[in-house]
Amino acid sequence: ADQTYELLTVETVPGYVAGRPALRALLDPAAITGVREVGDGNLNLVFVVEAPGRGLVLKQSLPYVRVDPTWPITPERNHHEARALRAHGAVAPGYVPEIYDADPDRYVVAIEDLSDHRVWRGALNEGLRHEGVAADLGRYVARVAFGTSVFGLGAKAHKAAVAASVNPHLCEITEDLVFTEPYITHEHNRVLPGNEADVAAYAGDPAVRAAVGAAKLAFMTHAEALIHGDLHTGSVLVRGEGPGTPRSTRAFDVEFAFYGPVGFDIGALWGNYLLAAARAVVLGDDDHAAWVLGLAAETWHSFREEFTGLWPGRDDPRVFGDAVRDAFLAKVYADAAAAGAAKAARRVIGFSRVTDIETLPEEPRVRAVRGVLHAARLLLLEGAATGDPAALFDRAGQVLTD
Ligand code: SR1
Ligand code: MG
Repeated sequence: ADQTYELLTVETVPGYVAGRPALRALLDPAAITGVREVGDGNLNLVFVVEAPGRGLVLKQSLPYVRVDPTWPITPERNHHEARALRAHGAVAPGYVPEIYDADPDRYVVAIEDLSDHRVWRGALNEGLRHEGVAADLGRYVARVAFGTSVFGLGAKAHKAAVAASVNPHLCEITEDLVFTEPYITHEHNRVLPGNEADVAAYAGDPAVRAAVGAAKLAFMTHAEALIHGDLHTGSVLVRGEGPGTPRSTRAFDVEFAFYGPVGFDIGALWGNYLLAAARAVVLGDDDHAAWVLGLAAETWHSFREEFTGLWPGRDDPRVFGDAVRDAFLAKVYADAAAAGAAKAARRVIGFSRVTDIETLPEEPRVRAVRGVLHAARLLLLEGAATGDPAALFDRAGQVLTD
């Protein structure tokens, strides 16, 4: 891919900070005590800049996929990240990292250093319980769902925001990797011999394919709110409550943000709860699996409660009565079930795997993948009708072990 801007290195970061007025005002470049590159995702360079008092993090978009440099990907996603961080920070303060600076020429955002947090996926993999995080995330999604929607913004501002947030390249990645490739023969797919029949049964089922197609159409056309767009458990930083330290939950990596269906964000969480539970099941940790599956209802109920609490402040109550709210919530729920299924299934069939599953030895991994596909099928085909998330994920827990 063409490389037309200078990439940061550990050595050049202090000079970069010195050249950015907004960053110089935050910390003295001469006082920087260390720079570490910590990016471990698929796409970006991430530097932690350490300094006495307050450090910061620089995230620079590469013009190609980090884990496959032959695959070009627009660095413009950095602008979407900056826009979404600001928009989400305004309506959901405390749920995303603070943004200090955005450099449109070198595709860098500077954000708050959250080194005292850890990535939630890793904690879940270790069987740790961060109580309250799932509910925090429901509130985050609700505040964004309301605040960036027609209900929160009104008609004109919503249309302007939709236009400014069109993110076609990153949406195309999701359309391909989540909603298409796992259901066709594709070079990105990787299936263990022990799972070939499971994948064929799941992806070849006409009812599954119809439901995934409908979910893809919703993803492509339902411009409800400026959703996160990639809200898996690896996009969440958590800090547990301790003496003198309050709990903190932050959604990060918002480069996939665009105007889409709110249920896609709830579904991303639900799908990743399934993956975490599947891991716990095959490792014999039934208590952790049950706790993780219970998070789906926690996220949903806090989402619904927060959204309902914001509802009296909506734009245009003349026609947006409570029946509209209830229909909207029912749609979010149905979209979440379908998106959750698609998000879980893509992680065990297609490109971009997750440590929940990939770090398992082969025999339990085969069982975990089988369970995930059974649960995904359940969510796709019966999720919308099972309007109670506790009941739905209770049944998902049963089919995880089939
Ligand atoms: C090529 S990008 C692969 C995946 O990484 C991101 O986290 C998204 O989930 C995307 O689908
Ligand atoms: Mg990401």
